[in-house]
Amino acid sequence: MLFLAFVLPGMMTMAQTSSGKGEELKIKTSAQCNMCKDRIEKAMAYEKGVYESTLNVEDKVLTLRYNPKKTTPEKIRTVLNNTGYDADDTKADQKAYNKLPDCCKKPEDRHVHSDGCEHGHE
Ligand SMILES: [Cu+2]
Repeated sequence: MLFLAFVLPGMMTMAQTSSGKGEELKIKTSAQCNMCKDRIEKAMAYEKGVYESTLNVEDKVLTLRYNPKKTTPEKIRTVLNNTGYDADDTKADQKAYNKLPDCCKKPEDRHVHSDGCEHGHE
């Protein structure tokens, strides 16, 4: 027990210091498929102060690295909202969301068996 108590915090510190530049941020989004992933990562690529972003389609979490001097988590969430996606507790802009292809909408808003999404959901 004593041994573990010393080793675990040590490992966590290493994981933090070994990551790249900027601050890491994780945002839970309402992304549905690979098209969403492309759309969101592209929106982030245009966003000033964001170094890199990766969306995990499985758990819908966007992980990114940003420069805290150039942007803020609030701004980044707003970009996501304006792209049509929920970001943590902030809701998608309704107009942007309506423009998304059917397969990128939340399951409850999708038309049954709509075509246009070749990625397969669930
Ligand atoms: Cu999609």
